Amino acid sequence: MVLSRRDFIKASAAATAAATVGIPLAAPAATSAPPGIQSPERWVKSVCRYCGTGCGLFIGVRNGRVVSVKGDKDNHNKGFLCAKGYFLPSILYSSERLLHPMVKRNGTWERLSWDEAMDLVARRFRQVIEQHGPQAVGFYGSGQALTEESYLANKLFKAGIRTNNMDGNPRLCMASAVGGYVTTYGKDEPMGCYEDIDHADVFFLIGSNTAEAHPIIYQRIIQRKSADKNVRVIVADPRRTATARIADLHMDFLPGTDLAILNAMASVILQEGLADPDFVATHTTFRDSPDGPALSLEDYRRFLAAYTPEKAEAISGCSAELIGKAARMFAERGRATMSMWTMGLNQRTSGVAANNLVHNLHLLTGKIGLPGSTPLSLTGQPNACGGVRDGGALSHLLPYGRLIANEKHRREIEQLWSVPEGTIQPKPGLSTVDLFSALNEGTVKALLILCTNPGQSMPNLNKYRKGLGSDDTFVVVSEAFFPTRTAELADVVLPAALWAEKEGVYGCTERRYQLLEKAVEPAGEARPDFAILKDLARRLGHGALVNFQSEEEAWNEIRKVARGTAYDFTGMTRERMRKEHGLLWPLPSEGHPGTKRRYVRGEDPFVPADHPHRIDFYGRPDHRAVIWMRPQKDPAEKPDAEYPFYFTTGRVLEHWHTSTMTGTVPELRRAVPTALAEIHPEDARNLGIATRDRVRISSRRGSIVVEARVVEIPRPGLIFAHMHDRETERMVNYVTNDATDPISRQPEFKISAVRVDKA
Ligand SMILES: Nc1nc2c(c(=O)[nH]1)N[C@H]1C(S)=C(S)[C@@H](COP(=O)(O)OP(=O)(O)OC[C@H]3O[C@@H](n4cnc5c(=O)[nH]c(N)nc54)[C@H](O)[C@@H]3O)O[C@H]1N2
Ligand SMILES: Nc1nc2c(c(=O)[nH]1)N[C@H]1C(S)=C(S)[C@@H](COP(=O)(O)OP(=O)(O)OC[C@H]3O[C@@H](n4cnc5c(=O)[nH]c(N)nc54)[C@H](O)[C@@H]3O)O[C@H]1N2
Ligand code: SF4
Ligand SMILES: [Mo]
Repeated sequence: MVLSRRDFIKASAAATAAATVGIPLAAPAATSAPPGIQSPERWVKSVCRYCGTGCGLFIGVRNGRVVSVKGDKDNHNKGFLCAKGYFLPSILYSSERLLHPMVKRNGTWERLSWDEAMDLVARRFRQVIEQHGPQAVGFYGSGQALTEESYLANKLFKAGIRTNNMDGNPRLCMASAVGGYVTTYGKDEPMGCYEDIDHADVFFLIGSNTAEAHPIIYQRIIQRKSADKNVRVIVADPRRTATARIADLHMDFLPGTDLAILNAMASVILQEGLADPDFVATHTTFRDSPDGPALSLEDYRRFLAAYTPEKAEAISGCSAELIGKAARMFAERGRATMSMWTMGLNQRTSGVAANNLVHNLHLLTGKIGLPGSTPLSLTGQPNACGGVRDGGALSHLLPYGRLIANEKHRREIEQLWSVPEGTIQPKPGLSTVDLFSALNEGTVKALLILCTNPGQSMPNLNKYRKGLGSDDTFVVVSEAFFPTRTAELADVVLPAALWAEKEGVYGCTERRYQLLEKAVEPAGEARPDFAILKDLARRLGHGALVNFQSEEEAWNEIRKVARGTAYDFTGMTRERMRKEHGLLWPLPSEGHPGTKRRYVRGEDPFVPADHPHRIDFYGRPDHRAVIWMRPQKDPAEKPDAEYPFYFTTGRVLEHWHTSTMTGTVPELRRAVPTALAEIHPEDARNLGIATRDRVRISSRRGSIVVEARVVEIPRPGLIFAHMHDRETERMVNYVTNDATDPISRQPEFKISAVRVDKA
């Protein structure tokens, strides 16, 4: 079956409505080739470069050009792709592709040769390092870069240049989920997998607009729900999102109050005898601080006394009755419960705590590590897990679960990298907001930005665009498109090869690693980031560190670095990855099939076969997961007389982040051309605002002017606008708050206080 693009957009626009009656969200194994385009002469196995669902696909190539894609039927997505995936081919040939290295001289852009450009970049980096030391340079990377690319950057900056000032956009995205896993289980990354969806009886979707942000996962949930009429879906989101259309129970509440709700659910579970006391006694401990003593179930009950459903209702605006129902639905004996969450919990000043409280519900009820029973944090980007979290490409991490601050870990990595003891600096580097603050202050003077667009995606842009554009800083951007809201502020931009033009590994939500094969040559003079980083390393005198002849050679070193850690994927040879359709670690030997459920006897290779229990939380020294006492805390900013509304931001189905890619696809741009302010009819009436009126939304930090859309999606008192618009007037991050979670340092994009005026 071949769908025209118009048909496809119509189909995906209808998809969320169709969801309620179980019509598939995307067309199975359709290709994206519009009628008239010749069929491909070969198909190259790859993965979608957008979201953390990680859909497998085949790239159709004819005469050296990508002419279509089709979903991989043998991968987890069973041949399905969403609209963004289907339109991937056209981004490669966008007129906005950056084809040559460019330098900004006296405010105008000039073309350079690669040699001139890389010479200039290396010279300026060397100058800064010589005059101000290695801590005056930094790297800002991406959960969309390939694993080999992030690994190379990590090695170059931490062991070559010797600065830990390397962070990346996963800090804006997954840092709180990491904090949640690490504080609860001692190790990052989920224990469950997509297959659990097919076994779940209850879905608890909190702070996730799965329908638009992870459409193929959402479709699998719908399939499960239409196969069994007893399946229940709880959606907890202050907006009645597209996801909520399949909800049996939609809990809406004031933004930032769901910690009270989650605690109240735990309180109902204990009060009504719905907990699993044996599981709690065998596998958990109670804590209220990392250094304090272990506490008891009685302490926990006392803590929860402040969170009866009635008290939680008073805090959150969600009815006590609904909270009770949700708790009972979640905890019902004999049924499998699966939680999924994303930025509604992570992008919060209490992001880690909110994550802990979801894990608490699974631990209290023992609904964990069983088919269909698991907490599964949905990852945003296609390689935030594989390349950045697992690969340790953040300012406080080293590869595969190791920490900068841990001397033994530094020694291990120094040995594996064959660099002298003491090479890796013992102090964690600057995390994202601190890195960009340091650029503002001039303590970081040279920054390489790769595969991310912080000039649009950082919160509080009026603050952070300053340092990026300052004459006193040297900013280099590796980018596939031009102009972007970051590239316009840079000194040098380097044309990067995109997706099908290069090869490497992506690791998505469920610990699934997959190979993207190169299908075509890069556009213009573009080069893979792997080659760009290698060239820079050589010019900075660190060539020997990264002297890989191919991405595969780097991968083989990466497998060695992960060997013997909890991530072990020694068995994922390139050869096997070329043949197979995604592999889940741990996968410690070539014959190993991979691990669907971690910490589970008989499945996880690190749990001894004769272990006395079904579950072994081996990530923690006492083999017990932590049930955390985390109080409700207000967001950094709450509405007041001057800024009386909550403002939240997020995604729509058709676009990807800063829309450098999806914005160049005519069909997607037409479907959703600009950001709009979604306002509840009650608020619109009070403000005298109608759909299509222009409204100014202002916070203490900045303002935007967008058209209003009066609609019963946000709850009264809450305004939503999507984050994809790149026009200055409509860039939501002029408004958002850069306050961060104290543990994860992830900013609170999801909550700020605003004023709304007719413009
Ligand atoms: N189409 C599309 N898909 C994407 C992306 C994209 O750009 N476009 N990006 C990918 C990436 S990197 C990410 S991180 C994911 C993000 O995926 P999601 O997190 O699912 O998407 P968002 O729209 O950012 O936010 C989710 C929801 O959080 C809700 N929310 C706001 N405040 C609160 C609160 O206080 N509590 C709770 N419980 N919820 C709240 C919002 O109303 C919103 O519906 O999407 C990935 N998938
Ligand atoms: N208001 C608000 N802001 C947010 C969020 C929110 O919910 N609300 N969410 C935050 C989250 S979760 C995320 S993940 C971030 C995402 O924010 P960004 O990472 O800044 O957004 P992207 O548009 O994904 O940027 C990727 C860039 O890489 C370029 N590119 C694509 N492929 C390649 C390649 O192979 N190599 C190179 N060198 N470049 C390439 C693209 O053209 C694009 O400019 O946004 C954050 N910002
Ligand atoms: S669901 Fe995500 S990975 Fe799958 S096709 Fe859509 S954007 Fe790509
Ligand atoms: Mo993200």
